[in-house]
Amino acid sequence: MDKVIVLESSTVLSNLLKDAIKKELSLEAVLLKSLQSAKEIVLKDRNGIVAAVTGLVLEDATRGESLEFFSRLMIPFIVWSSSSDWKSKFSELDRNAIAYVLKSPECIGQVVNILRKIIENRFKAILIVDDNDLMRRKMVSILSSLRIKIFDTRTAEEGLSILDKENSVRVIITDYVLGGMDGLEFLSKIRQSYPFYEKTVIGLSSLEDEDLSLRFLMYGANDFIKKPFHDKELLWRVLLNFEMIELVEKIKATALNDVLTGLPNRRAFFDRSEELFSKGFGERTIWLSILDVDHFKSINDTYGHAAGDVALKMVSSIIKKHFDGAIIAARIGGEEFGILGYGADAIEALEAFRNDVAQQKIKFLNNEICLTVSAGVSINFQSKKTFQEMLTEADGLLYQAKREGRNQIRTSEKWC
Ligand code: GH3
Ligand code: MG
Ligand code: MG
Repeated sequence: MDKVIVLESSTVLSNLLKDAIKKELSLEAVLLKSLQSAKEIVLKDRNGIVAAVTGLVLEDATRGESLEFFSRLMIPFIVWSSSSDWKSKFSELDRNAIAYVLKSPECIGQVVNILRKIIENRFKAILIVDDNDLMRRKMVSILSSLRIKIFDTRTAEEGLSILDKENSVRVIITDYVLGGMDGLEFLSKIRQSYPFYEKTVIGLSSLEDEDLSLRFLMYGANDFIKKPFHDKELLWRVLLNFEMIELVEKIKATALNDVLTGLPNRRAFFDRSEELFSKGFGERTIWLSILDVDHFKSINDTYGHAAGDVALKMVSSIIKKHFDGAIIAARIGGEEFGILGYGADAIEALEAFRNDVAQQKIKFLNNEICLTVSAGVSINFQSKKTFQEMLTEADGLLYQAKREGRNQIRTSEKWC
């Protein structure tokens, strides 16, 4: 298991931090009081240590030796300090820290958030484009302490082909002068395919060319760094760029997710369907089903709204189980679900699902609630129907199923 070293003399605070790291990040915090014990742990398990949090004054290291130790080993570390004068004495040694956080119970959340930035980096990738080998290697070395996946290349042309292949790249750092295409042209090409909130670009500009940073921004860069730069400035700008993208991804995911059931919501269903129909799906057979819980209102009326919610969650979990491989299975209304899938075996899959639901007994307080579902299915062979036609057909068939007794699946192709 990955570990975080917490090197600190106050046991109370260390323990609070340890609990927060366990709870929020599912990581083990190793609590230590001396630099010597940290050295021993690192010697045994360097790769297992993802970050460190260290006080400034320790029993065997009173002059910031722990900072020197972690920076030498490229272990990202946070200084956790209560000394009131740390703001004024910002020494070269302190600068190697990822962050400085005031040592107090109130700041534990801040430490955890910074640690989260560091550990989540393992799933991210960055692309560095610079024809200056020395500068490129320097950037790779600075950023490697973050354990980010790093792609680096000398040319924009190669950079574009990396972007084509490596979907995980979120942040791109580019110099202006490159072998072939220059940094601004490269940036324009990136922006043709990716907006600023999907892939961020940090331009490198030098002090001699005052206008370059402005031009980078005007061509669509998110940020720029003036050369020469401090190691930690590069590191923080990269972290903040990743964070911006993650926030946008989270907002997007929230907007497309149904809170009660965890299924994609109505908007996700229609967005995905429209995207699929606009791209086309060739000769493949596609089906669309609208499902609706039968007499759901009476469940609410008999057992209460909370019981209705439990029932909706249960139906949704059965949908997830049965339609895991579908293109999308979403909650499109109160007790209504939409499923879009490939293949001609829709009826079999929906029948299995219908049976499964009918056999469940939902436990709520002292009650056992049974329910059934009805569905209409439109099947589209060889792209003959539009999405709207499929939707209208599935909806009509659902209401036919309702009229004719409920707890059944109807399709235009055959009776079930
Ligand atoms: P039918 O078999 O014809 O579909 O009858 P029904 O009772 O299922 O349909 P109706 O449209 O009359 O009622 C649907 C009910 O679903 C009414 C609404 O209050 C309830 N509902 C919608 N969303 C939720 C929800 O999120 N939670 C709960 N508990 N109830 C919901
Ligand atoms: Mg209903
Ligand atoms: Mg309904």
